[in-house]
Amino acid sequence: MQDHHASPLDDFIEYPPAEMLVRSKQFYTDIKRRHSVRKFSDREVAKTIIENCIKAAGTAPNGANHQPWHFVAIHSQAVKKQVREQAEAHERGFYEGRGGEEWLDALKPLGTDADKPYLEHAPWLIAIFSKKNTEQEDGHKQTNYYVHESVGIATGFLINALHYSGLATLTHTPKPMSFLSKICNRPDNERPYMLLIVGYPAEDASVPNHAINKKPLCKIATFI
Ligand code: IYR
Repeated sequence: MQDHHASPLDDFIEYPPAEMLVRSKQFYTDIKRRHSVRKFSDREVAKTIIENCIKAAGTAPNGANHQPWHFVAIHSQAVKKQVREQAEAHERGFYEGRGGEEWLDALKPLGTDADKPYLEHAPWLIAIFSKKNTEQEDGHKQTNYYVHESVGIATGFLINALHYSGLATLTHTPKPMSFLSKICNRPDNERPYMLLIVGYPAEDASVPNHAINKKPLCKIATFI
């Protein structure tokens, strides 16, 4: 082993097969409970919890370990209001036809519309940005690789960490999303990737059955 390699066995934990079976079932049972929430309570969530979840997201596998992401955690009521106003303005165009008939039909069972009060009600919004390059201290722009894949995986880690911590989430992708760059004051080499709404579900939040039914294993996997 070369000097600059740490041993992966330092942090790899080997469980007995019976325990692996139990753990895999437990994980599935727990993650299966996660679903998007579209009505949030305004109950506060401590910043440290959000920080820990973002740290977890930052451990995601990614191209050349360049970590081509930036997370903007928005708690300011004034900034959340701006996000809501601009997202709703874009969504109105989408729901009034820009989305196209097929897409709008596909969304009908979810009952979504252009009103996004949760963007102001939830205690935290996390805007995720992807970075096509990273400026080094000497000004050199280091190219990033597999940016979309890397940021997608980090977003998955983040959603998982938030769920594990006991929080509800909603993935929101207003189109176009460029307004987030301005509101969050992000540089030109970054593109908004997704907006996560984070908090507790409102007491009267409900989830359409359509959104909970997941395809069985035989429909999503092939073993050869
Ligand atoms: N971005 C819009 C529309 C939307 C699109 C998909 I695909 C969804 O799964 C849900 C909504 C919105 O947030 O309303």
